[in-house]
Amino acid sequence: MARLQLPYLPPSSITSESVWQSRRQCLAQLGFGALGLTASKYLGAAEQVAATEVALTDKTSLFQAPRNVRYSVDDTLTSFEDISSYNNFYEFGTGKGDPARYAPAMKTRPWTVSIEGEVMRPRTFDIDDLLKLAPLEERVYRLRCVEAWSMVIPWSGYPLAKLLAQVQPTNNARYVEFVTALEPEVMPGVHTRILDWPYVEALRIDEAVHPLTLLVFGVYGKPLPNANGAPLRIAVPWKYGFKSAKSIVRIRLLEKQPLTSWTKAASREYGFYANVNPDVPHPRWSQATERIIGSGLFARRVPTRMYNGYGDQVASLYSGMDLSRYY
Ligand SMILES: Nc1nc2c(c(=O)[nH]1)N[C@H]1C(S)=C(S)[C@@H](COP(=O)(O)O)O[C@H]1N2
Ligand SMILES: [Mo]
Repeated sequence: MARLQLPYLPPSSITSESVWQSRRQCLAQLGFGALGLTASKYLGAAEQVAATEVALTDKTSLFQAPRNVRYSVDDTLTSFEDISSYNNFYEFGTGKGDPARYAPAMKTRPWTVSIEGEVMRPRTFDIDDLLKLAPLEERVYRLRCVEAWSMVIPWSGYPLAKLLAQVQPTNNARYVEFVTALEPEVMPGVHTRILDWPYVEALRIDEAVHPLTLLVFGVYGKPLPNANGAPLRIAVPWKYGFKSAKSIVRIRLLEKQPLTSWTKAASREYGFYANVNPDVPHPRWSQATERIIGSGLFARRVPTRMYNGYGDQVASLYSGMDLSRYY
């Protein structure tokens, strides 16, 4: 018997009556009576395929979250192609193309995230439960890398505060630390000593529960590509990009400020706060302007803004701090 080719059916139309009809017609054209034995077997298989596709569609739609305009900027979006192919994820190498090349080998299921330390209810969450903890929303955030380039990214996620509320931080909890997965078999970069692995970042607790601090699961209405930190990372848009740890496996609430990876590697160059500040240069380059990724051959440079343009919302967190000082 000749092998049947399933007609291509876009997942979005899978349940529609017209598709169903056309599938029957298609079967008829292939020479099967729609009600014949072989055909009904085939239809059974087709239904199974349809069921899988529907399941995938449901999962995908989870990431197609409504945009929260309150926390979105209206700058021109960086393309999905640029966002997912020009990355910093040193576990996979220091080249901008290395994460897209090597990170797909990392398995993101099963995946658990443990939340521990200064909490009343330490817990380990399965990624698929975490995804359902709060409704996802889309937020268009600026991302300003300490290397003086920037992107504008439509993330899907929910505020980190929603997760922290689940574990009930104790009164001693003053910092939140994020630890990235360490998988030497699939991470060529961790065999070098650029950083002390695993990648560790942290925020002060008031920064961590700030409504802008987003726990991110998706981008452009789809699950995060591994290169962008699947299955979950954070996004802290008023700080240099390195503060936003990717592919997180552990979150620890701490009383004392932890030593984070980049500060440990070069404390003179990468401070704990790392708030975007055009007036405080990196020891080796100016932070006054930034190159917009994807703006063509003659990349556009624009002035960098204090707190990456989020000053209205976050400046009060730092009142009393000497901003001319390097943190
Ligand atoms: N685990 C881990 N997280 C990381 C990094 C990294 O090397 N490892 N790089 C950081 C830096 S420097 C930046 S600019 C952003 C880049 O995020 P993106 O590649 O999704 O744009 O991720 C941050 N998070
Ligand atoms: Mo960065």
